[in-house]
Formats: sequence, C-alpha cells, structure tokens
Amino acid sequence: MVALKDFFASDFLLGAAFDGPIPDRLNPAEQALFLQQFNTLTAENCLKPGRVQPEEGRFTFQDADTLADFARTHHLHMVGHTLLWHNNCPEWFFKDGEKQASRELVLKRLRAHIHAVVGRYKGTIAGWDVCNEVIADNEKYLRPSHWLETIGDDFVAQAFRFAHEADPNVLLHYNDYDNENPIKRDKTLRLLRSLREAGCRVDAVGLQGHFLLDKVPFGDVEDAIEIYAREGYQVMITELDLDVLPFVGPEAEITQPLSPEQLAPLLLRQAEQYAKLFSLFRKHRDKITRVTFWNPHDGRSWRNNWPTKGRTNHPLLFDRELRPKAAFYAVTGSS
Ligand code: 9MR
Repeated sequence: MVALKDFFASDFLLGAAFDGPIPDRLNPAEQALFLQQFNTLTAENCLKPGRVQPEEGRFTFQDADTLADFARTHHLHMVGHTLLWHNNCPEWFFKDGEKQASRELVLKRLRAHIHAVVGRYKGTIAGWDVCNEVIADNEKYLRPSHWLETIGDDFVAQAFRFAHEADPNVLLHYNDYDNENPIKRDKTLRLLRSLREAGCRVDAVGLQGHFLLDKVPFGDVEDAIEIYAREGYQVMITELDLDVLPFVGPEAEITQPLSPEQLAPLLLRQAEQYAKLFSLFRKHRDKITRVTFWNPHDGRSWRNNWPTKGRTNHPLLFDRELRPKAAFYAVTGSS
C-alpha cells in the first residue's frame, strides 16, 4: 500500500489530528498506521487552554509533552491547536473575583498563557492555530465571546502579537470552519486586512474542511484557496473529514450502525468526492502547504459523537480496523 505522505510528498504535508501516543488515545497499531501514512500531526485537544491551564498559573503539560516527544522522535511537523478559542477556555480568564475582569487583566493573562505554551514547545511545534473560529456565522462580523466582550475588537491582533513575540520563527495560522463560504470568506479577509494594518504577522489561513457527503462546496473551496493565496497567505486544509450520515433533522438521530448494504453506496460516493477534493488540492499545490485529517481513522473520529452522540460514522480514509477504504484508493489512484 502506498503511503499518503509519500504519494503527496511533492505537493504538501499530509497529516492527522490526535491527542497522544497513549493507549486510550492511540494504541501501538494506530501509531504504526499514523507513522506509515502521515508526516504532520495536530494536537486534537491536549493544547487547548482548558487542558493546559485549567486554573490560573497551574499548567498541566503532561499529555502535550508526550505528544511533543512523539513528534520530535519521529521528525513530524507538529501543529499546536489552539491558543484562543471561544470554546474549551476556562472561565477564570475573564473573572476578577465576582466581577468581570478588566481588559488589562485579560490581556495580561492571555499574554502569559501564550508565552508559557508557545515558549515551552519552541523548536518542536512548527505552526500554531493562534486563533480559532472568531468569525460569526450570522450577519455579525466577529463571533460574540468573552474575548470580544472583555478585550474588544483587537483581541485577535493581540493574540497574534503575543504569539510572534513568544516564538518569532513559528508559523502563525488563523483557523476556521466554513471560511470557503463567500460571506464568511469576506469577513475573514476583512479580519486579515485589519491584522495586517495593525502590523501583525499571519502566515496561513486554515480551512478546516469538515464536509458532508454530497454537499462538498467544491467551487467555493477552489475560490477560497485562490483568494486567500492572492492575499499572500499559505492555505492549509486543517481538519478534513467527510461525514456520510444524515446531519440534520430526526434522521440525524442514528444509534445503530448502518448495514453493509446501506453503507456501500455511501462509501463509493465518499470515494469520488474525496478524489475530487484531492485533485483540486493538487491543482493548487503551489498555494496549499498542508492537508490534515481530523483524526487518523473512522474509529477515532469526533464525528462519532457529533451532531448526536453514539453514532458509527465513516468520515476518513481508514476504517475502524485500520484498513484503507475506497476513498483511500480513489485519492491515491491505486487499488
Ligand atoms: O475533536 C475535538 C473533540 O474531541 C473535542 O471534544 C471538541 C471540543 O473541544 O473539539 C474537537 O475538535 C474541534 C477543533 O478543536 C476545532 N474545530 C472543530 C473540531 C471538531 O469539533
């Protein structure tokens, strides 16, 4: 079997997200698959602020250290995810006793957090998702969040500034979902331009790429790749997967695995759609520097618990037995 990282070696880095080479996260067989197939890893959860600094000044780096050792040992391009997000962020950042913390105090804490975390993995982490998902999905520009409320509109610029200070050599990414959608894309461009005017360095735009079967917005994805690249950014596909189960409405309440007869046609369509995506990515290999799947195989996918818990989903290129799926063969043109 050809390896994805070799097949795409002259195009872009190829990776997957997971949380550590520890048995409940990735057992030895899964680690072997990972190392055979991928050359970049993203920390799925273990670097999120809630995980590394659950209380002010109490840092819990154990899992992230294990992951960083794995990356160092195997010479992997490691991506840090994430320094600032509205989700998975402890309340203490925004509190001063019973009161809401002042802008100055929240900025001081954000700077201390970024310096501690980015500083610790200097030389190992090659790129950071500095800010994640700050653009609103509705008509608003920025998503309402404690960050916006306490610091104000410049919280994104401040985070990028602190990350650059902490490690001037690390790549700095802005990461979001649906940012190929023209409305969200235009708001992202507005943000990127404001960051540039504020003198901030941003190296890459991450398109998460959480797609649904039969609804992959190929045209928007291609336009977005071209437009972000034209603005001077590397494009990274950062959290790729292709959900094959119903996503909305009562049909989304799936608790039983699909039968092989139900699944077979879905996996064939998934294979075609993955192949089309990768030929698009390859066409734009001069703009795309990395493609990362959100998890190494179907059994470890977050999609098994979203939008409803306890689903048996099939969004990736490897199945639960770690076997390559039709999508793998379609993407690599092999059989
Ligand atoms: O896959 C992650 C899951 O295990 C966590 O419970 C969840 C909340 O922290 O985050 C998931 O990863 C998300 C990523 O951090 C940002 N983009 C969307 C991803 C899927 O929800």
